[in-house]
Amino acid sequence: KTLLSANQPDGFDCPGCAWPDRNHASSFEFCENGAKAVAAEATARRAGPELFAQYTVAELAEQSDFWLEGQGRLTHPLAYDAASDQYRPIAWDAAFALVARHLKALPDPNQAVFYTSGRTSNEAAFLYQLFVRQFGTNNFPDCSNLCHESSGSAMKPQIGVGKGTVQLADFEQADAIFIFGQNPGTNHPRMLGELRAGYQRGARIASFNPLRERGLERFADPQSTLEMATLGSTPISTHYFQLRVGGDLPAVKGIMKHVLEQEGARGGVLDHAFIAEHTTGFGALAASLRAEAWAVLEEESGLTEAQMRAAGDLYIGADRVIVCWGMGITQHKYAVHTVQAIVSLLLLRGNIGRPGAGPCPVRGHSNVQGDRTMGIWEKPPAALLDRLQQVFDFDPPRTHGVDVVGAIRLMQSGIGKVFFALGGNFAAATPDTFATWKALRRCALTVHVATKLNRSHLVHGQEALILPCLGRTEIDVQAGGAQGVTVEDSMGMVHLSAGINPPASEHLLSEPAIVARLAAATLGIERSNVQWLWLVEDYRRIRDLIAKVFPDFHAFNQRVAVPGGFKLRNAASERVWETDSGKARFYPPVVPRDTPSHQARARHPEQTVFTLLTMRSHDQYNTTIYGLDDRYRGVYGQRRVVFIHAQDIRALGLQDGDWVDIQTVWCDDSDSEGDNDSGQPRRVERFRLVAYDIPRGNLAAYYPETNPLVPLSAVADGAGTPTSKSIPVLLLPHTGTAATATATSAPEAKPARHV
Ligand SMILES: Nc1nc2c(c(=O)[nH]1)N[C@H]1C(S)=C(S)[C@@H](COP(=O)(O)OP(=O)(O)OC[C@H]3O[C@@H](n4cnc5c(=O)[nH]c(N)nc54)[C@H](O)[C@@H]3O)O[C@H]1N2
Ligand SMILES: Nc1nc2c(c(=O)[nH]1)N[C@H]1C(S)=C(S)[C@@H](COP(=O)(O)OP(=O)(O)OC[C@H]3O[C@@H](n4cnc5c(=O)[nH]c(N)nc54)[C@H](O)[C@@H]3O)O[C@H]1N2
Ligand SMILES: [Mo]
Repeated sequence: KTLLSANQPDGFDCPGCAWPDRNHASSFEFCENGAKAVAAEATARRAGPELFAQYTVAELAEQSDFWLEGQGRLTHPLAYDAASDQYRPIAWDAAFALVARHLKALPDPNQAVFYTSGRTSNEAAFLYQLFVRQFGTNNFPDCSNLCHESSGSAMKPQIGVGKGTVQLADFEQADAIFIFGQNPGTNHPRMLGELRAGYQRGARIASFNPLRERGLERFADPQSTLEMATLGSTPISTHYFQLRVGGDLPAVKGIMKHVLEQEGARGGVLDHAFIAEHTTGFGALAASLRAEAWAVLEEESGLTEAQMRAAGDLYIGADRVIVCWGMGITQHKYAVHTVQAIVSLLLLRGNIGRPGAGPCPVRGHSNVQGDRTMGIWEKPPAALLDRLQQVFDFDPPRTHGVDVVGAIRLMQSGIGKVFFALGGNFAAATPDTFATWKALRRCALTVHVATKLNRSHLVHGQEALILPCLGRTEIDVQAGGAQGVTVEDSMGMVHLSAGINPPASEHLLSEPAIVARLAAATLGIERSNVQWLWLVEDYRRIRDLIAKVFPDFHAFNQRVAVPGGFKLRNAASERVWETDSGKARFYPPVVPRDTPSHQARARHPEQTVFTLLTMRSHDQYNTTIYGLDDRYRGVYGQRRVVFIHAQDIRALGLQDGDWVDIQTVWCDDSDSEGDNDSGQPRRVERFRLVAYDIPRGNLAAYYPETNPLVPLSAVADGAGTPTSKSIPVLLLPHTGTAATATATSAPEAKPARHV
């Protein structure tokens, strides 16, 4: 019953991924993994006060993430009691008073950190950024920092918008779709519908991925039970380019080099009129392409010259090209440069701002794009702050705040004292797990607004709160009646979402109500002229304020009432370039030959340094583990596995199925080699080798189990996104002490054990 309301005009927006749906109005649109997300929220299990009376926090911390999630929905606000080491129920007013007391006691508002995860609605996000800015800081780390920050950072200066320019309808017209570093079969299953329709029309679909992803090779149509069960008989990708991890920039450079050579050989390949009218920097790009040697491109991409030329011919042979990408592109040191190379490739033939063509960074969380639009951003543009100042008559803080890694460092240093999270699972999603936990534990107060118990609630400050909230699927009744919230999908469509289920507990508050009551308790009438409690009586009042601040949201309430909602303006899609030069910009791509993996190999010539990528299984939603299978990759009943080429296993003198430890090779200012800031080696223990079709020298394993391996200082240049897709590591035979062996009876991967 719940599923029938997913993505319907009068139902809720699927809390799974940010892939758009057909006008939000199809008769029946959800996928297997959306179903898991919905079922997880609609569970009948409850993590009530009895659970917390039964276990100390230390005991809960011994449990796996899978077990924590399995306890069901949180029912009561809870406060940590240090004397008993337990969470105990607390009244809502007392909880808000506690947070307010801590916040007001800070000598500097910049000592508080306000995290956001991407399920948060526009209404909650808008109130949250207003509250926090009136409180006095821009410390807004969010899950974008861990995710598509690199895409936005690259595209904003390049084409003037930090978002993709294509719509769903463009997929119906594309002649070629290139997919870089994304696994839609698992992470955006509804995208397969578009890909299948494209394939059947004869569009070319080229995948660039170091892994042979079954979900990219063959269709498993989420709407077809038979195909889901059999993994389909129709191929998805007409071409599969199995490049090396981190090989995308050189690969795209090779493709562009071929395109340029073809222009020289036969002409008519480049869109000269577009380049002349709409772009700058072509000369420098062309010079850089000419100067590059194929041998370097082959060595660094892992593709042959012939493969890059074949991909180039595909590109030239298609009138309209869409390029999609995911985390395989954004979570690298040179991610920003790689995105800029991809966009440069599109610009060469005018593949932006016309039907069937354009860049399509595929977002993760269902409202991660909307939260950023609403101002959840540690680097707010001056124009936004000016509007807030005019509309609300206060002086917003002008200095930039901290992103995720900056927030961890702030808490590490002891300056960050209050950590507040609107959703998410900060302790599990972030890098350098053990150093991060130590940082969180230094806080005077940690607060989590959440639907389910998770690791972050157990890695707490001196005082701690868990504030349980309504989920997307639940009916949200305020004084003004049942409320809907709004969200923005990956393609800039804004629409309403209204729950249909009764709340999991009578004690839950909505996210907007939690933010409003906290703001009222903290700021009072002395520091805020916003009528917080009145606003949440009827969310249309919040949307009226959003319309006042953001011109693109004019007449918000009327426009969003239309089934399917409305599309936000995207200047680049109209070939209006809101960049410094007023034009789109080519960037000459520099092939990196000094990545952390290159450096680690140079420092350890006697050892095999692998490059590890971390990714999602089919049975997880980020840090939420639904089950232990990864069907398309053929892994069942376990998560502590590492995918590796069969010849690499032999070269190590090991066998398929053997157990290994994985240890990071890393060197930076603060760290001695391999150790994190706590002086511990960055090592995870007892992973099973699984022979897999992956390039030699590359490894793949699941997140979050491998997050202790990602150094805090490993971030994308110019974006700060942790480089979770390229960590230099060593494999060590597992020596199997009793403690580590019990820690891994999968997925009882208890990070607590290793501390
Ligand atoms: N069911 C489900 N859906 C989800 C999520 C979930 O956890 N579960 N998470 C949501 C979120 S927040 C996000 S951001 C998205 C994530 O969706 P994706 O971007 O698909 O995420 P990942 O699983 O991290 O892996 C991406 C792919 O990148 C490839 N890859 C790794 N390194 C490289 C590289 O160097 N080059 C190239 N070309 N490819 C590489 C991997 O082999 C893998 O196929 O999904 C969203 N949807
Ligand atoms: N090594 C490695 N690390 C990664 C990645 C990777 O590929 N590799 N991917 C990164 C990416 S792309 C992302 S987006 C981050 C994800 O980081 P987060 O967004 O912080 O993590 P999630 O696992 O999505 O958050 C799940 C929790 O959100 C809460 N929740 C669920 N629904 C709601 C709701 O409606 N309201 C509220 N308030 N809470 C709710 C539940 O308590 C649940 O436990 O992880 C990043 N970390
Ligand atoms: Mo994400």
